[in-house]
Amino acid sequence: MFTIHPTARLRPSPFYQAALAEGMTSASLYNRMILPTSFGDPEAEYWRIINGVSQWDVGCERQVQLKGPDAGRLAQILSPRDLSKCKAGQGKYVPLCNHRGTVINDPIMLKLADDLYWFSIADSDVWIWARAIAAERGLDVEVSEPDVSPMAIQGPKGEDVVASVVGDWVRDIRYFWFKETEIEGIPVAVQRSGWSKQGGFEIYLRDGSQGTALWNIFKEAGKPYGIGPGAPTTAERTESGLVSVGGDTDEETNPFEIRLGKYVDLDVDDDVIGIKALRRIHQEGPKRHQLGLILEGEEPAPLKFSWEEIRSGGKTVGEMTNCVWSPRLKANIGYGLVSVDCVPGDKVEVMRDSGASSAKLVELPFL
Ligand code: THG
Repeated sequence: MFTIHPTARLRPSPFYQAALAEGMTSASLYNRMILPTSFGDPEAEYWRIINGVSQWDVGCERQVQLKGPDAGRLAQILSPRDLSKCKAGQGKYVPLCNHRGTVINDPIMLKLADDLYWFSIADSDVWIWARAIAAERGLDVEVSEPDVSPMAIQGPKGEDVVASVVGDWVRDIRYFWFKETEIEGIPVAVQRSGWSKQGGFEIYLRDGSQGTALWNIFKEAGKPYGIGPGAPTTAERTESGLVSVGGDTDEETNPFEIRLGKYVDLDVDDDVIGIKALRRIHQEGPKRHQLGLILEGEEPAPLKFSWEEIRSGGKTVGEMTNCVWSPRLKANIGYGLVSVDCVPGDKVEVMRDSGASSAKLVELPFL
C-alpha cells in the first residue's frame, strides 16, 4: 500500500472529497490529476455501467478554453475535423494532430458561442500547445483553463437519473449536444456524452467549490435507480471500441491507424495543423491499423506495463496496446496496432510474460 498526496501540481478534482467519502480504493493519474478507478468492487462497478447507472469523478478531463474573436479560427487550426457547421450548444469529437499528423489528443470540443469554445481534453497538455499556436499565428484569442469539471452519469438508467434532476428536456438532447443550466443554484452544462457506449450524460460543474454538493444531489436522485460510484473501465471501453489516446497510441500514430479517419476532413484549409501530412499519409495509405484481439485463456491476464509484441508466422507484425478481461465475452480482449497485412480472422501470437499466447484478430468494436 502507498499513498499519493494531492498537491498544487497533482490537482484533486472538485469531486475528490466525495470520491474519498464513497470509499475510493484505487486511482490513476490523468492530466496530472487523480482519476478514481475503483471503489472496491470492480465486478459490481462494471455491471452497474452495463445494466444500471454509475457516477464518475472525471474532473481530470480538463477544459481548455478559447475565448475571443479568433476562438473559432484557432479551434479549426488545432483540429483536422471540419468545424464550420458546428453550432453553439453542439459538441464534437475532434482529434488534434501535430505537424506530422500524429494524434496528440482527442478532446470533445464544446462550442458555447461563436467566440467561446472548450476542449475537454484527454491526457496531454493542450493549453501549452494552443497558446503557442495562437501566439505564433498572431491570433486574437485568450487560451485559459476555466473552472469547469465534468462528472459523468453513465449507463442505461443514466438518462432517468439526469432527467429526475434537471427535467425531462434532457431526453431530447442529441449526442454531444449540451445545455447550460443550474441545479439547485449550481451552474452546470449538461451534455449527452461520456467515455462508455452505455449511454448517459456528463455534468460540467462550473463552480469548483460545489463539487461535493453536486455529487450528493446525483447520489440522492440516483438511489431509486441503484446508482453507485464507478469509473471509466478498461473492460467496457475496450468491448465498445473506444480509443484511449496515450494508451493505444505512440509518438507515430496517425488518426487513420486508429479508426479516427472519419473525423479528418482532408479538404480543410492548408493552415490546419497536420493537414498536409495527413493528406500525404492518406494518399500513401496507412501502414498499421487497429484491430481487436481475442486471446486464448480462461483467466484474466491484463496488459503489463507496456505494449506487447504480436507475431505472425514468426515475424513481428505489431503490438498489443491494451488487454483486459471482458466479463461479457468471457475472454481476454485487447487492441492490436498491427501491419495492414494482418486482417480480421488471422491467428497471431502475443508474446506475453507467461509465454506466447494464441490470439485471433477481429473487427472492432467487439460489442
Ligand atoms: N468526456 C469528456 N471529456 C473527455 C472524454 C469524455 N476528454 C478525454 C477523453 N474522454 C476524450 N476522448 C474521447 C474518446 C471517445 C469519445 C469521447 C471522448 C466518444 N467516442 C464515440 C465513439 O468513438 O464511438 C463517439 C464519437 C462520434 O462518433 O462522434 O464518445 O468522455 N467530457
